[in-house]
Amino acid sequence: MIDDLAHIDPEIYAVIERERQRQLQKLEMIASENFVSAAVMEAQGSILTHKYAEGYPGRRYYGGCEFVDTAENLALSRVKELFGAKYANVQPHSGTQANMAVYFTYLQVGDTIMGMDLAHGGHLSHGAAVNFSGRLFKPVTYGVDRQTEEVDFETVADLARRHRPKMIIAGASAYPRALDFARFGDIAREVGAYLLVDMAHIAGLIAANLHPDPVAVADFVTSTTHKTLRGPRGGLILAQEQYGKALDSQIFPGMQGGPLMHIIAAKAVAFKEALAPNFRSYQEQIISNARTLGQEFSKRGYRLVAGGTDTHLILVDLTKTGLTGQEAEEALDLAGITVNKNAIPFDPRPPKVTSGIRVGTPALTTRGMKEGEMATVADFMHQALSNPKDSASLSRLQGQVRDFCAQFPLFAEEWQV
Ligand code: DSN
Repeated sequence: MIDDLAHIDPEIYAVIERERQRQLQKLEMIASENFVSAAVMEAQGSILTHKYAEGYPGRRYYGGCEFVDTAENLALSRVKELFGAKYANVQPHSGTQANMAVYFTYLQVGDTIMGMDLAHGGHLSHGAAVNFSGRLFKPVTYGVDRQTEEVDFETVADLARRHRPKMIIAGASAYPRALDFARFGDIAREVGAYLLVDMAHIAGLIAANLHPDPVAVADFVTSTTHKTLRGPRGGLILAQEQYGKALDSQIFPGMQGGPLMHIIAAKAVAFKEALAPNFRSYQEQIISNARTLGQEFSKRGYRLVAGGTDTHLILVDLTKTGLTGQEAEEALDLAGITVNKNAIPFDPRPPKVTSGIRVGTPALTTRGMKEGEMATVADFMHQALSNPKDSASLSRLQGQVRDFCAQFPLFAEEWQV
């Protein structure tokens, strides 16, 4: 099939091939990225992309849905089993659309919502001023404590009592510590707010019981499917049963038209993989790799935000090195290491510059790297960050990184079902 593409559209073919080489030859350390299995890839690149299926299984607005109904039902039953949820919707095209569906179902424009400050690790769709969530609703933000750099629940409770939000949002994009969802649930119940947990980053850890579980304590749980969960790019909603009917109507016809049946089938495959016993060892390895990487960074004199990690990511404070996050991202990229610059809590630098980098282990763990490799990776990163302007040494390093990566295939056998 890819040969057809080479003939019909050589420019796009070249893009895919060059991107394939980039993914193969560089260390992929963006905390929100991962490599899917060949089976997930096959489902999402399948002929199911042809099918319109507006509606839900057994009640569609199109004929010919008997087979895609089975795919969606499999995705639903598997994701409910995986997370112990009573209700699920696998049609949201993204995590942000999953959040939007919850807001539009249970909030009115102008209602107060309370989420983690984007500058402290929160997500755009949790009330950031530049996002629809901050424009349509009245956002109140909580952050982390200046000393511990962890969520301070006294402050969260105080803010909730003062502002009486209609919905509290727990979840983050750049927070290395475990989130105590039960505490969020207590606060939400005390002030009469709904609790929405956005577990996008940590869904895989939760599925493997390696992070506190949000499903029993939250009204709604949203997620993407492509981060630690290692599925196709997309979103999902879980909720207590009584919310299901209204959420279904909000996703379709309220916000979306035809669901992406090829993606829903690929989600079903990913959920099957996540239900297999070796998914837990994969998630354990992600965490162990992140811890090891953090320790290796500390040994080399870097400061870790919140002192370390319980999850799949570390946030490295570069202040002492004199480098900005932007300069570090650029130097690392020239050395064949892909990360993103990231604000650290109370960062004096603007978001396009920042004082930190966010470093994640899900993708490298999928390639089969373990603790020993994390020491090598930290060494590569330290070399790049120590010589950020020396293009000859960064280019030499890129060659070493490429040779190192060649030992680790993108489609590893060991985690296939
Ligand atoms: N943009 C994603 C991340 O990188 O964390 C979250 O949506």
